[in-house]
Amino acid sequence: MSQVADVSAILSRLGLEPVNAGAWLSGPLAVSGAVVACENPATGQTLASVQLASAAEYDQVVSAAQAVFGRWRMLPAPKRGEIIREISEALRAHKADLGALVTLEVGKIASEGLGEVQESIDMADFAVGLSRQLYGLSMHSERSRHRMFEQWHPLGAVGVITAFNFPNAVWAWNALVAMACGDVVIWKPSIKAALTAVATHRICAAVLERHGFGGVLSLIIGADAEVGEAMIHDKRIPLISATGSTRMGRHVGQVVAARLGRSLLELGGNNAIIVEKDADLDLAVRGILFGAVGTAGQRCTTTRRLFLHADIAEALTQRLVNAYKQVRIGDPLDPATLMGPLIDEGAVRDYERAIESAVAQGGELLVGGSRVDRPGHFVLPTIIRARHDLPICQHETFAPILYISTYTDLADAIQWQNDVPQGLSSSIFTDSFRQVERFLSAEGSDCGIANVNIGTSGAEIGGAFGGEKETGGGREAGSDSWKAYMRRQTCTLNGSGDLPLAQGVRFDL
Ligand code: UN1
Repeated sequence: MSQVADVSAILSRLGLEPVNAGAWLSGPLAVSGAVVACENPATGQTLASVQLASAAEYDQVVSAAQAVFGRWRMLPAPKRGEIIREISEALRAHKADLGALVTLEVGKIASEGLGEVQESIDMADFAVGLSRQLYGLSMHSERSRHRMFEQWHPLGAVGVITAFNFPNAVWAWNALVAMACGDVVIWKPSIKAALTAVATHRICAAVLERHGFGGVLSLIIGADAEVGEAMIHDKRIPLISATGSTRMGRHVGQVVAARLGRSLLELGGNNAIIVEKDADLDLAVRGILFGAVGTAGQRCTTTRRLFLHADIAEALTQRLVNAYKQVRIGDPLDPATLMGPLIDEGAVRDYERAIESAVAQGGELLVGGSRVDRPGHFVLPTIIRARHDLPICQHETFAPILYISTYTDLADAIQWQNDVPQGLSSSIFTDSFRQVERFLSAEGSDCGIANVNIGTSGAEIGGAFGGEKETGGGREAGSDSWKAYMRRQTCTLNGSGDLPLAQGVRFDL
């Protein structure tokens, strides 16, 4: 690649070494696991390596995290917020390099790499404000001169398991909110995005160390079977927040539930856009293109299904096919590129298999359908005309494949949209208020996210993010998602000088 010199400068400004430790408190811990090469999916070249951590370092990290939790939880929340504000500034200072690293390591285009870091900065700013807004309710007691209120306390050590596709922002959704809440955070990132994790951790841990709170954030990079299993079984971790496939989440949810821990799951999506006959088609084309092709189809919010009203179906499909042919695929660092590579060869195989199945099931390939003949894991963005009920349309394939079906009655489109196991994001393009109302009503979209004249992806952090059904039910980022990271305590205070019992019960000698 042409930017070889730039790449090493970026890595070194972020403090990355040729071989990076897979376990971190304030600094790296000694690790002895396998050394894994971190590849640039656009070139296949090695960027740097990471040496994996094992169960022993995991234990070391949890012990340190528990020790610092005792002090961190007693620091007033607004003071924790001041430290998070410095983390926000540190992320701003490193935004360009960190964004480029996201691009280099997972293949997102430059603008999306930067956008991802911006999402983390937004989260940090949100968490600063949140640190002064951890509100509890107060209630009127039924007893005279009694008062009742609830307060929220930190939970403890939170395990955060993240996927490769949002290697920075999804950690921030969890970690920065959890920190404001007074928790300590143990991060287990995807090995496919290990360098972004090390760089992010270094930047944020340095701020904590300066304030004498090293260990509030920690990082453990290791095999799922060893480190991941240790973490989800660990009774010292009251909350596991996990992002990834439904298969992974089902396992995590069951293991954590068996020990009566809490889990917060953000799993697969199978998101649809409905386009009504009165929609602004210019907007719809842009929204669909970003939703289905953005991030090479590797967002949990990616648009995977499209339901077009019969009156506009042919015209809109033609426009999309033309637009797909113009998508510039290539080096994701080049600002002109719109679509980078898939993460690895496994993802390319999943893409090829899904297309084969769709065609075997009766789908008609309209555009794309194959890998691109160049180094790296590049594929063509693909549209398949398919009946809404093809078995393949029930599945999330983490690749840029869009299935298009046609409808005449909005009620059918909404039913088809809901008729999949997942329930993350959904959207409708229409200028009709009545159709919007149908889509947003209780018999409308069953997803955690429902958008109007916006695609399914690219949510702002201010809302609660997550979905229903097999998407896992968790909510992260904004709104009142913070409540998942705290324990609620209901307090009743008696200032009456007597001891009346609730519900009028008498118990006098
Ligand atoms: C994900 O793909 O796991 O709404 C998260 C979006 C982003 C987050 C996606 N803000 O598309």
